[in-house]
Parts: sequence; structure tokens; C-alpha cells
Amino acid sequence: MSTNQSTPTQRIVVLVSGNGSNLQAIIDACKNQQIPGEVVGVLSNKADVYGLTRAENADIATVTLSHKGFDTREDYDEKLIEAIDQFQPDLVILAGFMRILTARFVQHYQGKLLNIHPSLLPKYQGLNTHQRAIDAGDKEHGVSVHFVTEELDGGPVILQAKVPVFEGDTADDLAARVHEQEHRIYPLVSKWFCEQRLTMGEDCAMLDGNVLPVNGYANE
Ligand code: NHR
Ligand code: GAR
Repeated sequence: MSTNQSTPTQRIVVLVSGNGSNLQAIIDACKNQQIPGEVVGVLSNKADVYGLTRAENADIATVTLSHKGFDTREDYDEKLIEAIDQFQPDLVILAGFMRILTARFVQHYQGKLLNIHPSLLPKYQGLNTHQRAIDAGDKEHGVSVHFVTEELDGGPVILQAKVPVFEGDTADDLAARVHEQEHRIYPLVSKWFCEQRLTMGEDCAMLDGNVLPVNGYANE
């Protein structure tokens, strides 16, 4: 089994488009040495978002690369790859990054690209997940961390967390409840990855060499 001594500190790059509370949870877990990794760069497709301020406050290099002004997604993603690869990442984390990524991008980082999606996948791929769960009358909702593949929100799930949906919940109420869980599970999955215990197999996630169930680790 690998230990912190034998595993070099993993270089983590985080992509954001907004508030960056998941970024903060990961920065904090690295600083506390819960994750044998270091956030070495933060990229945003939007200027002036709070996620960039969080990075600056933690003395982490930032890059803003707006998607506006690119003719195609392919052109944008080429530049994004260049910007990310400057940091020589071992792990690339999408944390509220709101741009769909091309096949070329996803293949370039295959097996080291993670996303957190605010639903119990495979339910509610795409956007507006909290309102959709309320509208469907769901009694439970939640969040999934998964490897990113070309299929939007369709890559192998690593870990999920569930929250109850209460009568009268607004989408904001539910989002807040889900966020608490996000800040627990994203650092945990990042830790597994940096400990080199987590890998992507063919259509599956693997922890310590074992294929994880379709809903991720230890899901009842
Ligand atoms: N790219 C690939 N190829 N595969 C995934 O699984 C991805 C991905 C890019 C982002 C995050 C995802 C989510 O967790 C994610 C997963 C943005 C959109 C979207 O429709 C959908 C899903 C996700 C992120 N974005 C619009 C677009 O045209 C823009 C929306 C906006 O700017 O507000 O790219 O939910
Ligand atoms: C999180 O709830 C994350 O699950 C969601 O955006 C929020 C980002 O919060 N991701 C998506 O919706 C991806 N399309 P944060 O910026 O505070 O981490």
C-alpha cells in the first residue's frame, strides 16, 4: 500500500466558473495535509469570480481564460489545455466549471479529470438539478463525484452523498443542503486519487484495485 512517504505530493489544478466553495474545501484539505496534494493552479472561464479571489488569498497562481471570442469549442479547449499543462498537473478538478468540454480535452486528461455534479447520477444530468428534483417530487436528492468522460455527466461515479428533500424546499434550500455534502465528499475523493488508490478503468472507477459499484463507493 502506498503511504504519504512513498507517494510524491500530487499537483492539482482546479477549474472554476464561480464561487469556488468546493475549491476552498480542497485547498483547506491540502493545507491540513488530509490530501497528499497541492493546488498549484486555478483557472476560470469568467473574470472576477470569487473562486479566483480564494486562490489569490491562498497564494495560488490563477489564469482567467474567457470562452468568449473563440470561434469553436475546439479552439477554446486547445488554449485551455495549454494553460493547464503549464502547471504539469497530476489531477484536474472541475469545481463548478460551467463549460462543456470537447472530446479532445477529455481524452487529454483521461483518468485524471474529476467533476462534482449536484444530483444522484444518472438522474438529472445537465443543469438546474435542484429545481428538477423538487419538480419531480423526489424525497431524496444529492451529489455525485465522477470521472469525466466525453458523455456529459456520464462518466463512472466514484462517490455519492444523499440529502432529504423537505416540503416547501426551494432550489436554494436544497442547494445549500447539497453543498455541505459536496464539501465532505470532494476532498475525500481527491485524497483517494492523490494517494494513488483511485483509477479509471474501462467504464468503471476502481478503488484499491476493486471495481466500484455503479453508484460509487459503499452506496446502499
Ligand atoms: N464535459 C464533458 N465532456 N463531460 C462532462 O461530464 C462534463 C464536461 C464539462 C463540464 C460539469 C457539468 C455538471 O456537473 C461538466 C461535466 C456545464 C454544462 C453546460 O450545459 C453542463 C454540465 C456541466 C457543466 N454548460 C453550458 C455550455 O454551453 C454553458 C452554461 C453556462 O455557462 O452557464 O457549455 O453539471
Ligand atoms: C456546486 O454545487 C457544483 O456541484 C455545481 O456548481 C456548484 C459550484 O459551487 N456544479 C455544476 O452545476 C456543474 N455544472 P462552488 O463554485 O461553490 O464550488
